[in-house]
Amino acid sequence: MLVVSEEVREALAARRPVVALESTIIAHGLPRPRNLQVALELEDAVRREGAVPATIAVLDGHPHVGLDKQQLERVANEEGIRKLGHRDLPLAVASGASGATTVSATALLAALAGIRVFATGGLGGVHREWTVTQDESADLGLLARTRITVVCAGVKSILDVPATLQRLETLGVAVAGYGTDRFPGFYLTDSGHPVDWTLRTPEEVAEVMRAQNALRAPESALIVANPVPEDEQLDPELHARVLAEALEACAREGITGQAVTPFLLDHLVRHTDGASLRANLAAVRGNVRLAARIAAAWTRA
Ligand code: PSU
Ligand code: MN
Repeated sequence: MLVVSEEVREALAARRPVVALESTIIAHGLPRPRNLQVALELEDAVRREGAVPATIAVLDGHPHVGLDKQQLERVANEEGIRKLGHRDLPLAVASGASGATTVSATALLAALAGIRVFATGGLGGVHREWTVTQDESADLGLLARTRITVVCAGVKSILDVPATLQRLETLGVAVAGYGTDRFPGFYLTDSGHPVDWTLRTPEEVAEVMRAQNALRAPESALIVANPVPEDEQLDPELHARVLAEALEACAREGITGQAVTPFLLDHLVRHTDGASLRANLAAVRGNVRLAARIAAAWTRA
């Protein structure tokens, strides 16, 4: 059922480091035509650290783990490419649809393929106004039952960050700051909330992954929260102002469901003169590089 690229298959068989990359950020999280360039650049960054990138997406009903350039182009540019959470996978497969995979669908397919390390920008989570909309990303529930290490810059700052941290605690998902005791804020270095555990090297992360296996605890993820460097973050004041406007516009235009996250991200890009895009890219780049080093430490373990 899974189409695993030859490069990824060989790397996994030889226990060489592999990093899974999601495709929703490419198709729905970044503006065209920059998105294709970014997809290629992220794969390149993984390779430069000595690991093999495995970008994941569904094409014509086939879940692909590892895309060639043409397939990446389809994800970036094809009209009508869907956004697929893990619940959408069987529907997309059975109907022959094509779609980009979110964190939840990517983590599921990566784990199925035997990939342990995954890099993204910011996780989905509990939205503000949750008590009214019940909008909580399926990312959290899936990470509560998937054995994968996700390197991210925290959760998207458009969310209710403390509520999301609480939900991760309730769900039993391990969270550690990388080189920090502050939970990162996606576009921002610091979300304003602390994190209980700090890991400082890829080897320390790999040690935790080994302990997860040894404990035979319920299958759950490890979230490695890696902050965007302070000199590359979005100006916190600009962030607060434009985010408030974005949330207002979202409510005013009646945006709901899967459309909420892309709407808010796009609003931020357009109203910060691209500064939010630069911060987002800086965060993802850092995460991809760290994920490759963790994957290398894991294969040495
Ligand atoms: N990180 C980014 N940009 C994105 C996303 C993550 O920097 O667009 C995507 C991820 O695929 C994540 C999804 O799983 O947004 C969450 O969407 P939702 O809130 O609808 O679950
Ligand atoms: Mn949602």
